[in-house]
Amino acid sequence: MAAITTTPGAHHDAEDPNASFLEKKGLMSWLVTLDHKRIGIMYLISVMIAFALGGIFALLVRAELLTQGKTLMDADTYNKMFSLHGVVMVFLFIIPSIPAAMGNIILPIQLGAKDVAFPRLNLLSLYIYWFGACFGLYSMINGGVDTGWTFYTPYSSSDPALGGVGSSTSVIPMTLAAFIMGFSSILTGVNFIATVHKMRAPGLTWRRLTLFTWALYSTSIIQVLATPVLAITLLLLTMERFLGLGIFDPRLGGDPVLFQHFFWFYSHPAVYIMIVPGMGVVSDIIATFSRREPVGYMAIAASSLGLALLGFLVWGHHLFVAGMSEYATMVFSALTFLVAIPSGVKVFNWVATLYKGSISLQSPMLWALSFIFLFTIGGLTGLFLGMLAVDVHLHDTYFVVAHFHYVMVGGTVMGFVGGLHYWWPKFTGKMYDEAPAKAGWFFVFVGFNITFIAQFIMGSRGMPRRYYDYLPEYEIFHQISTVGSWVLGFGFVIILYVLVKSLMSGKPAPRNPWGSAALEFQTPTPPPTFNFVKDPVLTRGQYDYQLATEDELYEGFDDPLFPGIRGGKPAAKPAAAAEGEKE
Ligand code: HEM
Ligand SMILES: [Cu+2]
Repeated sequence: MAAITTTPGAHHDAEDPNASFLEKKGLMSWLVTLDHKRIGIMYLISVMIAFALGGIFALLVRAELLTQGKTLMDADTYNKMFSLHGVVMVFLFIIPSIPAAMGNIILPIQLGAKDVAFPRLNLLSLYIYWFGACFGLYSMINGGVDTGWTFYTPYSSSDPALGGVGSSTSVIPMTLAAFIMGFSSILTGVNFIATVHKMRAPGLTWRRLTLFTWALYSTSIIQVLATPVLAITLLLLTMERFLGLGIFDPRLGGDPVLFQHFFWFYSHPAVYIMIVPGMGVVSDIIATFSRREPVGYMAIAASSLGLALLGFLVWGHHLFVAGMSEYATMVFSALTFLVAIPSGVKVFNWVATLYKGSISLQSPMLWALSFIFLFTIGGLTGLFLGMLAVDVHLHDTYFVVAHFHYVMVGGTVMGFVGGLHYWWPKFTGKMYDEAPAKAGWFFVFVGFNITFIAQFIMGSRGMPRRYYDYLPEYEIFHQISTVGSWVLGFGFVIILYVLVKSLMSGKPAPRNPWGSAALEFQTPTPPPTFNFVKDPVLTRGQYDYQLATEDELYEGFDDPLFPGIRGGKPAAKPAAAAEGEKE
C-alpha cells in the first residue's frame, strides 16, 4: 500500500500550488517568505558563512602556533583569534546549524505537515538571529573579544575604562549578540515542539516519527529550558561590567565561581543542543544506506530524550578545579558517567543496524560512519575528563581541546555535512558529483585526525590551552596539528566547490535518489510550497522498508536522466543508482 500519493517530477507554472518552492524569484520573495524550507535555506547560508569565518579564525590560531614565539601575530591578537573562533563556532554556527537550518528544511516534511506550527515566529527567529549576528560583527569590527568563548568573570566583567582590571576589548556587544541569538534558539525550540505535537499527518504516530524528528524534539526541550539561563547570566555580566553591580567580581563583593555555575548550567546542556541533532541525522542516514529499520528504534529515540534530561545534571564537571566541595565534585563526577549510557545505547544500536544491513557507501554514509567513529573517541575521552583525579591533570590542556573537537567536529560537523549531502538533492533539486564529494570527505577525515590526535598527545603531556607560546618539546605536535588543519581546510574547500558546482550545473535530482522509505523522499524534488501534492496519510512507518512499495523506493531512478537503472527489478540496490550517476 502506498504511504502517500504524489505526482513526481511534474512541472508547473508559478501560480500552481504544486510548483516547486524554489519557483518564485527575487530577493523580497525570500526575505518575507513564511515557507519553512526557504527560511531553513537562509539559515543554512548564514551558518555556512559563520562556519567559514570561524574556520578562518581557527586556521589563523593554528598558523600562529606553527613555531615557538611569534609566528604571525602578537599575543593579544592571538587571544582574540581563539576567542572569536570559539564564539563564532558556538553561537553563530553550531547551535543553529542542524536544528534551525536543516531542521527547518526537513522536519515539517518528515511530519507530513504543510509548514511549522508558527511560520511567522519562524521568520522572526531568523531575523533575531541576524540581529544578534550584527552585534557580533559590530564587536569584531571594534576589535573583538579576548575572553574566550566562556566569558569568564571577573576578567570579562571588569572594564578598565571604568576603573576595573579586566579585559578592555569589545565584550558588551559580544555578550549581547549571544543574548539576542539565544531568543532565536528558544523560539525555534518552541516552534518545533508545537510542530511535532500538533502538525503530524494522519497515521504518523509517535512511534513512526523519524529519529531525526525525535532528536530535534529532544533538542528543542533543551533549547527552551536551558537558554534562558544563559540569557540572564550574560545580562548580569553586562550589568556588572557596565554599571559596576557586584555579582561575580570579588572586588565588588561578587562570586566568580557563581558565574561558572550559571554559564555551564546552560553550556553543558548546550553540548547536547549541538550533538543530539547530529545523532538524529546519522540515525536517518544509517537507516537509508543500510536499507533497514534502525535496530532499537525506541532505544535510540528514548536516548535522545535521556541525553536531553541527563545533560542538565552534569554541569559541575567543568568546575572540578574551580573550587567546589569535594562532595559536590564526587556527585558531578558520578553523574557525568551516566551520560555515557544513552550515548552508548545509540552507538551500539547504529552498529547493530549496520550489521547485516545492505550497506552502500555513498558520500552521506561516509560522513555518518565517520560520525560514529569520531564521536565515540570524543565521548570516551570525555569519560577520562569526568574522572576527578585525571581531570586535575588534564583540565585546561589541549586534551580538552581535542576531546571537544572530536565531539563538535567529529560529531556535529560530520552529521551536518552528511545531512547536507543527504538532503541536498531534495531541497536544491540538483545532484552533485559523487567522486569529488568523496574526495572532500577523505581530506576532512584525514586532516581532522591529524589535527586533533596531535592535540590529545600534547595535552596529555601538559600543554595548556589558550597559550600563545610553548616549550620546545611541544613544537613537533603543534606543527603536525597545524599541517593537519591545512588538510582539513582543503577538504572543506573541495566540498564547497562540489556544492557550488552542483547548483550551477548539477543534473536534476530524482525524487528519491537514495531509495529511502522516509516521507521526505516521497514528495517531488524540490517539494512544492506546501510540501505535498496531496495531503499524506501514513499507512506505514518511515523506516518500514519491507512495507514500502517498489515505486516509493525506486521511482526516482526512473528519471529519464538516469536511464536503465531501475529496469523494473526491485533487487537493484540504491547503490546502483549512484553508479549510474557517476557514468
Ligand atoms: C574545523 C576545524 C577547526 C579547527 C582547526 C579548530 C581549532 C581550534 C584551536 C586551535 C583552538 C584553540 C585552542 C586553545 O588554545 O584553547 C580552538 C578552540 C575552540 N574551538 Fe575549534 N577548531 C575547529 C572547529 C571548531 C568547531 C566546528 C567548533 C564548534 C563548536 C569549535 C569550537 C571551539 C571552541 C569552543 C574553542 C574554545 C575557544 C576558547 O578557548 O574560548 N571549533 N579550535
Ligand atoms: Cu560539560
